Amino acid sequence: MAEPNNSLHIFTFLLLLFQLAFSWKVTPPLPILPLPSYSQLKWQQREIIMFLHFGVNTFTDSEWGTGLESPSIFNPTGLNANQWADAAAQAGVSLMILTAKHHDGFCLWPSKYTDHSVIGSPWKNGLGDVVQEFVNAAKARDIDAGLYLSPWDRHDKRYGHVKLYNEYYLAQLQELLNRYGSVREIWFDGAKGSNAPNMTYDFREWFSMVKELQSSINIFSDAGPDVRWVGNEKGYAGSTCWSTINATSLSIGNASTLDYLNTGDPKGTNWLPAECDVSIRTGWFWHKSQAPKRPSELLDIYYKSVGRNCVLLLNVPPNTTGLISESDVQRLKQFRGAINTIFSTNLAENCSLEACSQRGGENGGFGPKNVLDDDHLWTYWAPSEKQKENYWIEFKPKSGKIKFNVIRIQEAIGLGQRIKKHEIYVDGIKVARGSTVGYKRLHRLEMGVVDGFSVKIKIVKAKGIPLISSIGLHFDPFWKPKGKVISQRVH
Ligand code: FUL
Repeated sequence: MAEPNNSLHIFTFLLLLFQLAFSWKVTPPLPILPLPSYSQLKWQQREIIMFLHFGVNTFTDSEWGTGLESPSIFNPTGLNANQWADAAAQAGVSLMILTAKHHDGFCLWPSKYTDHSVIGSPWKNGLGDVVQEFVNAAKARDIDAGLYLSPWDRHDKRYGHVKLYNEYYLAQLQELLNRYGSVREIWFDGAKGSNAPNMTYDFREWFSMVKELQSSINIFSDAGPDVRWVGNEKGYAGSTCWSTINATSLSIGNASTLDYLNTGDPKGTNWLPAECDVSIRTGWFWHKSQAPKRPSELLDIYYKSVGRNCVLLLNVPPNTTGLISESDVQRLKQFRGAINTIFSTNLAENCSLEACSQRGGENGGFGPKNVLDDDHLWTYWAPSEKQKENYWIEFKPKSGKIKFNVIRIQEAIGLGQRIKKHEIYVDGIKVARGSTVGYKRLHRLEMGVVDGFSVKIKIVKAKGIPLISSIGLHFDPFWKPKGKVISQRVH
């Protein structure tokens, strides 16, 4: 009888014969679980989502309303949701999320279940509906709509009465998710004041109802089930950030898991990617005294959110007129302009490519060239399965030296997040290193601009063979590292 090793060789040989005889095409490798859902994949590709905090707080210059505000103070005489959607479109945003109800309980739509809403406002003589105007404007520009409905409600007397309030909340969910067409993300905020009445939310019923009414929606909360909080409101993910995590270790409103949320878990059995929420200004609501963040701050946030395998949820609050302030519109434009300047040119395109190995050999369809096409999910470089370690891919400029200060690496996450450790070398000298990659990992080089004849990316550790869907070498003209020392490299 043949040794097991020999039988394996015979099997591989027969497989090759079959492949030749029947001209079988080389298939994609098996996935590594957990995998994203269809809606999670779509969400990840958005990269930037716009948040709009708007309500009575806009008119009282506060962040958390008391719930005692009169609806009569809500009067955005120049409200124009088309202007919001234009700002979003110019910023390259494909989803906008509006606070339909914040903690103060005031509803931006005429809810049947309360009079604490736009019905009681002078705006459009109580006949207005901000949610409707918001979804109409978004739709007209092919932008998707999302809604925030605060669980904590400081106005409604049912809050604290478990059955009554859960019924009220569910009733409002049904209104919002039945009336306004497709909603792509719903935000369940875990925030609650320390002196608020005790209240148990029936999250299981809420989430089931949401999925029943909107099948392609993503539910955000501290603990998912589709999108998790990143654990802070600065817009920063951990420099290691896995989309995988153990959802059973999470709960909504639990401050003890902030670090876990920030980094995720390589051993996690749930696909639950993180969203990085931050405001363009200091506060979430508009305040006359505040100004938008500088372009360099926004770029820093971009590198630490999108560049760390997350989606950035950037809040841009409408003002008392009902418009996004001109300063914020301009800032968004600058931000998008900067991103385009940096990433629209991929210097790696002028390089020849080589890799340690490739699945199915030369004609298998999994060669290194796949990292330079426009598909950042389903075409990828895959090393041969025979290779168990020392994976690498190398770029050499066709002439002269290549000069860059940003490296972009993207995994084919449709088949699971795999990379655990990677390193980047220029002419044999290490210039950057990192842990996991995920949908997108950006390294903005601490040492500033580097140049050389070869750039090698080594995958030092991975769960199975790494699958790389895209790589970019870019030049960021805005990056001025502090204490820049060009010759210094990472050891
Ligand atoms: C927090 C809230 O308390 C803030 O007001 C804001 O809505 C932010 C996005 O979430 O938890």
